[in-house]
Amino acid sequence: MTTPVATDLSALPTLSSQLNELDEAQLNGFADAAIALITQATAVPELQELRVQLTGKKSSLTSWSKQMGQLDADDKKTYGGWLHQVRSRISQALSEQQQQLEIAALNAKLAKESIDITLPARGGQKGHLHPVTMITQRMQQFFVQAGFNVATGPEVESDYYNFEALNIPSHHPARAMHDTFYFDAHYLLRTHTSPVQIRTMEQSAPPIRIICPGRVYRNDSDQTHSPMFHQLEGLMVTESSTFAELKGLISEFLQAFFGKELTVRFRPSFFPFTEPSAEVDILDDNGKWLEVMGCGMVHPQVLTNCGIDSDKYTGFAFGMGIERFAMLYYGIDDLRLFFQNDVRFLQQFG
Ligand code: 2NL
Repeated sequence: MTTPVATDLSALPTLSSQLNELDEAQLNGFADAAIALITQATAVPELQELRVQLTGKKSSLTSWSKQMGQLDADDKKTYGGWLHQVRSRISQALSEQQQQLEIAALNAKLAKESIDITLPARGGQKGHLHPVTMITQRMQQFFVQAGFNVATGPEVESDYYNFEALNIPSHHPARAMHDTFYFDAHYLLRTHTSPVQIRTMEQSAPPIRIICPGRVYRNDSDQTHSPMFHQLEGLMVTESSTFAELKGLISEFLQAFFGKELTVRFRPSFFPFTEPSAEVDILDDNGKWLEVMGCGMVHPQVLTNCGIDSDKYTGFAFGMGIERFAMLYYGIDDLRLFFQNDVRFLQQFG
């Protein structure tokens, strides 16, 4: 789009419209004045207008050229040479100026659009680990420095590894308590990470020191239960593992995890896979006991099931819910928040 531009041709000498009344000096003077105007043009549209005025159909130059036919042969040669000279000098000036203006316009555009690549970046939003992952790592950190190895295993398990080997036969009431998701008569989603410990005991000889973090599944859902959650279980089997050692390890773990001195209580309990068994409670700031995990000495039958001589070896085991620890650590009262993936919730753990 070009908008009409006013051009002022008053600087051009006023010459006769009759070609045969002109001489070479006048025509050269006319060309000089025209070129002076061209070199003063400051924008492409203005130059375009000058081109029309100086060389177009209604220009003096075109009008003089039209008169060439009326001249005799000698004059035709003379005037033809002069006019050609004038037209080519003007044309050259126009195209040179056009080039100059285009370069200037390009440079102005580049200068305006230039980007300072030395400016500091705006800084992207950094993500971070999920709170459940961070808590798992915090829990693992203690046991790893205490000499435990981290073991993992399948989430789809057999009835044998999830229940039978752990001293939970099919008629046992503990089965009903587990709210198990079954695929068929033999396969299920593991309800705890204990099958990882069973597999480890089957495959390796004592001493064994492992922790088993991972996803577990139970058909249960409310403010404190989710059909998928995480557990961290631990197992130690040696020739001399004792309940006293278990108590010491667990007390140390709880104080390291919560980063303060704690009152810890071991309350008698029952699990089919440990004997004796205990629930572990900690005393909170309001003088209330909070149950945080279960533990006990590995039942001799469980050791035998895994091919470990229960006369020679003793073991202890413990199990805890990771979300429970995350809720206590961060002061969260609804477990489901961990699984809704609402960034407004998750961002607070960055
Ligand atoms: C709880 C209780 C516990 C175990 C888990 C275990 C595993 C093997 C043998 C014996 Cl292979 N015991 N695990 C022992 C006691 C308690 O968990 O309340 N968990 C959330």
